[in-house]
Amino acid sequence: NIPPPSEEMIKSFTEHLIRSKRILALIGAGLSAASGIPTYRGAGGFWRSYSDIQLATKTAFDEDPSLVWQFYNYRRHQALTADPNSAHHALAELAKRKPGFLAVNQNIDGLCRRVGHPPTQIIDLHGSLFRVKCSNEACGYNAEDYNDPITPALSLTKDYDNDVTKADIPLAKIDHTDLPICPLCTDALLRPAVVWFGESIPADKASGIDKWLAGDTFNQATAGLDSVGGQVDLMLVVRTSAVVYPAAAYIQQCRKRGARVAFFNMEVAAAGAARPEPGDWSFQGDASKLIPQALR
Ligand code: BJW
Repeated sequence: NIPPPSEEMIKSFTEHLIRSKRILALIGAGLSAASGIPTYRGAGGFWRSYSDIQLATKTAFDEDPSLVWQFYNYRRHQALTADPNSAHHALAELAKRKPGFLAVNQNIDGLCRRVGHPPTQIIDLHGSLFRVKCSNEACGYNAEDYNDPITPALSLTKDYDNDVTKADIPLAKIDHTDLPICPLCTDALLRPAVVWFGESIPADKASGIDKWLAGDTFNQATAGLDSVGGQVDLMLVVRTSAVVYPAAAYIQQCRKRGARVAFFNMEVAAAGAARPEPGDWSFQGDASKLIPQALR
């Protein structure tokens, strides 16, 4: 049982929030936990017997694309059937109130965009479950795709959620030709347009964030015209363990540029980038209640 944050802490945070013009929010998987989407490193972070991290690599895809597509097809289905929660709404509302707010979203589930977060004020750092690209980089195909299932061979059974998640129910072995094939080169497989381990964040996104941090008013990554330049006043670390780089490094970068930092996590990290420093705020507890309360 986590005690609620004190009135005094909420008051000092709110005063700073009201004064803040430029705010960077680093968003992680815990934001969507209240919408029923499992986090990566918490309970439910395993799909069948695999950790997400074992499947979120190019090597896993090259070795067993049938397995990896079944994993992503399931997660697309899960995200499409989930409802955004009150914390997604509160962040979108804050973005609308503060033209100098930018969300660096590590989540690929699309829930932030579904609540109307202004598209020029969010960067989906790790890509999207609802974009696909050709696995042959030279081809260059990259497009939105919301089909559920993504291809008939991955069709959903009556008890799909059970069949596809229970490790003792064997998975189908789907032939290459029945997996999503690139419509442009008509040869290579499509893959999810997400950033797997060992892959680089797309250069336009990384440099867009760097420029925003440096005080630029034009955001290259979102093509947004941010009317508010200058230093970063506030960094919100929202439901991320901040162990994955380069995302985690934005916390220290904002700190160095004079921003005050507020953590909204389930537990207080003992080490690493998510460890609060003196002068930070650390709000612990259920994001779907705390975030709307703090960002009012
Ligand atoms: C709740 C809750 C509840 C829980 N209610 N809250 C520097 C140092 C060390 C390593 C590296 C480094 N630089 C690069 C690396 C390597 C690597 C890396 O960071 N590894 C670390 C694990 C050590 N990084 C990369 O490979 C990156 N690429 C790169 O750097 O390229 C350059 C390069 C190229 C070639 C060679 C070397 C370098 C790419 C990283 C891409 C990450 N991709 C993933 C998968 C996306 C696709 C998919 O989903 O399938 O992105 S990994 C996964 O982790 C996903 C997430 O976005 C990301 C972050 O996870 P997040 O959001 O923090 O989730 P959790 O679960 O960890 O935390 C949830 C939080 O919620 C917790 O705080 C809980 O308290 C809270 N919570 N339950 C409310 N019920």
